[in-house]
Amino acid sequence: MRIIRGVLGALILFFDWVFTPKGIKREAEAQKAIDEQTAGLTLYQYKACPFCVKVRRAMKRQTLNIQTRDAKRSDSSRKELIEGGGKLKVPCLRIEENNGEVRWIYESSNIISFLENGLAENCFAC
Ligand SMILES: N[C@@H](CCC(=O)N[C@@H](CS)C(=O)NCC(=O)O)C(=O)O
Repeated sequence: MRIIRGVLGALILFFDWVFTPKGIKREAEAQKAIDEQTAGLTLYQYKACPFCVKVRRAMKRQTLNIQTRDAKRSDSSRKELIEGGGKLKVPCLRIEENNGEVRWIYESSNIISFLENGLAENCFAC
């Protein structure tokens, strides 16, 4: 079972690498504004999880420089996810607002909707 999972994981990463999406290119000012907007976001994920790959590809398509934490390999990241988000499930997006309020979004499709619509609602530069 471990071997099958390893092979599947390697295949997922290989196809992700081959068909890696091109990110949109913005003017430096616009990218800086987006980077500031996404500074409080952290994606908790596993490297070869297909749902995490889906979210990472959406980030790449939109050139969102969001920090990631590996909840499989890093004990401290796994602990942060369980304690903060409430369960060990990836992908999960941690959102820290400017006022310090923290929200956690589970489900790849909800995270992608947030990245595609939620961010754009507040974006004056894109
Ligand atoms: N419907 C979820 C599925 C997420 C999911 O099943 N994630 C798996 C990894 S691929 C998980 O976190 N399993 C719990 C674990 O590994 O402990 C989504 O789209 O995000």
